[in-house]
Amino acid sequence: MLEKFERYPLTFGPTPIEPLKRLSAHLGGGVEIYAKREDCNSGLAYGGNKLRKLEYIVPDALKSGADTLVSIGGVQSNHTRMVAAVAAKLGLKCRLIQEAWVPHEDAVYDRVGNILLSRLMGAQAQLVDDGFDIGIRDSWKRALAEVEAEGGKPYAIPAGASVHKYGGLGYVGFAEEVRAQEKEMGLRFDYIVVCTVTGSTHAGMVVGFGADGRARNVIGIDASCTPAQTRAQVLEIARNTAELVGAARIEDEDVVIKEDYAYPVYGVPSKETVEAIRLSARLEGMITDPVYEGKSMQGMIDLVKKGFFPEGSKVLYAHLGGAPALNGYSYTFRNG
Ligand code: 5PA
Repeated sequence: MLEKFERYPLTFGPTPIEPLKRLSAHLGGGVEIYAKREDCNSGLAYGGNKLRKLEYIVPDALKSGADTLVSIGGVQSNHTRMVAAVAAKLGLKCRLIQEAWVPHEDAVYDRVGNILLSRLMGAQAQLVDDGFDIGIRDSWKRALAEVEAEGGKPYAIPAGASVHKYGGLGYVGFAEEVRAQEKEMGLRFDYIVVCTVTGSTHAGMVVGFGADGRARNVIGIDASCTPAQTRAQVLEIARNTAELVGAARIEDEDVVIKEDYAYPVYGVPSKETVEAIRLSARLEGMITDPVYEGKSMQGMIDLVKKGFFPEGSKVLYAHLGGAPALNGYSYTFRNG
């Protein structure tokens, strides 16, 4: 589906799929859980889901003749870390707007983890007071105008690289990659579990798995705590991406989102999220974070316990990265 699009490689290649045997057994053994390790996809600053998206955006950025990548996220945004890494790799400048998306009080929150790495890679990170919103933001537009006013040529990358024309393509590619791996492994996944916030990861999967009738088997776990906005954005990106790649029209029902796990609010883990993070760490040595993957892990565990996946199902957990943010939550995990 992606042959006609230019791709600038930023990842190692197909990401591994591994069985989570101890977690599956712990949950009763009725469901076989596997993880696709997008968190181990690159040597660029610990990798993660944004790189698949950026692989299809970078050719456009290079063609534009830009000298500065400009993007936006929360203080502990994984996405802005990835943009900083890509800018460094390409020899471009990087300007990041880090909004106050998370009501989290921690003495070192803006000094460690993702933002530390972004600064280390030479990005200019500007902290602003605006709260959580996955839409287009004035602070980001201002940063673009500032780069221009200083004589630079900005290239605009929206939050999560999502509402960019090519933002959905990377995860169409993910679905194609999974199909090829299924052939090699001699199995077929019945469900794919994915954390969803700005929407293009989930949207790309809906289009990609839609090609073999599995759009509705992609189970989005909302971590935004503003699920109506996330749902609308996933649907819009999926529709635009389907048109772009020439796939069939996406219906409202193709976007499946579970809204029950993002509480109490974006970026703040519940007691149950923290338990899910501990469980996957202790059973599998697999590290998830309090903002995104811990919530989708919690959601998957709860859905298994509730019998949502029929007995014998094979479930693929998309591990999208994000572990560096854990450093901003060290007090929560002070005793493990
Ligand atoms: C993020 C996003 P989407 O934004 O494509 O829906 O992906 C959700 C997601 N897992 C899932 C991890 C580890 C993520 O980082 N992160 C954002 C960021 O600024 O880092 C875009 C919100």
